[in-house]
Amino acid sequence: MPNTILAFQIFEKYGIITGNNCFCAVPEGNLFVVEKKLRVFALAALLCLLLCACRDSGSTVPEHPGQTGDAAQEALTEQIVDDTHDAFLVDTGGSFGTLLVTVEIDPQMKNEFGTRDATVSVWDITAMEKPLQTLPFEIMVDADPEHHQVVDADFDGDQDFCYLFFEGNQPNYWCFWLWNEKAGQFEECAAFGEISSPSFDAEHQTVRGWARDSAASGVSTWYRWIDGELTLVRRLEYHYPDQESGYATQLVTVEDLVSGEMTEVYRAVVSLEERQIDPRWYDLDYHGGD
Ligand SMILES: [Ca+2]
Repeated sequence: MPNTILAFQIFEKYGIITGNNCFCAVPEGNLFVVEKKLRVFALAALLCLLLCACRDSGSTVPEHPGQTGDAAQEALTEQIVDDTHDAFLVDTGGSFGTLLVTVEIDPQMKNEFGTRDATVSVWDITAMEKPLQTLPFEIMVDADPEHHQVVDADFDGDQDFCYLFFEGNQPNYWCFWLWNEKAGQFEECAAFGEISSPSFDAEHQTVRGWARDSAASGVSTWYRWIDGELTLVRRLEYHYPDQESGYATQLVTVEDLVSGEMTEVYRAVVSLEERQIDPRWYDLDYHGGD
C-alpha cells in the first residue's frame, strides 16, 4: 500500500498541512410467440440457454439473491458512525445488489505525520457472519460521512466508492475501489491516488482533478479511461506568479496527450489580476487555433 509514500510526497510538495489537523492524511427472457410446430424447438433452445447460464454464473460470481435498498438501509442504521467509524451503502447494480460498506480507523497513530491504519469491510447483508471483503488502507484524516463518496468512477454503470485519506489546504486525495461485477468484488484503483479533488463527468466520460499550489497557482487535470487505464489527457497549469514582474504576471501552460506523450501545446504569460486564458482549453475537444 503506497499511501504513506504518497503522503510523504504530498508533504514535500505542499509543506505543512492545516485543515483537519491531520496530516493527513437473457436479457430479460425474451418471450417469443411461436407457432405450434416450433414450440418443441424453442423449449429445447431455452433449456440449453438456462444450462449455459447456470454454468457461467457458477464459474465466477457465487450464487447470490441480491439485496434491495430497503433491507440494506435497515442494516445501515445499526452501524456505528463516529470519528473512527463510518458506514454507507453501495448499489452495485448487479447480482449482489446493494452492499454495506463499513470503515474502521485505528486510533493509534503510526508516525509523526498522523498516519493510521484503516480497514474497509464490505458486507453482504444476507451473510453478516463475516465480511465479503476486507480492504486495508492508510489514512490521515478522521472518519466522517463527508469523507466517503459513492460514484460510478469508471462509467461502467456500476457504483464504486472512495474514501478520503489525505486533506491539505486544498489538495485532497481519495482511495478508490471499483466494483468488478464479474469477480463479485471491489478492486482498488491506485491511479486515483494521484488525482486531487476528482470530479466526474459521465456525459463526456472524463475525470477532472484540481490541486491548488498557492493562492494564485494550481493545476487542473483531465483523465479518460483508455484501454481500461485511467489516463491523463490534459494538464493545465497556472504557474507560480513571476517574481521579476513584481508578481504581476504568471505563466500558463497546457499539455495534451499526443501520440502517447504529454506534450506542451500552449504557453502564455497572462496578467495575474485578469488571469486571461482562452476558456476553450477547458473543453477537451479544443486543441488550439480558431
Ligand atoms: Ca463503476
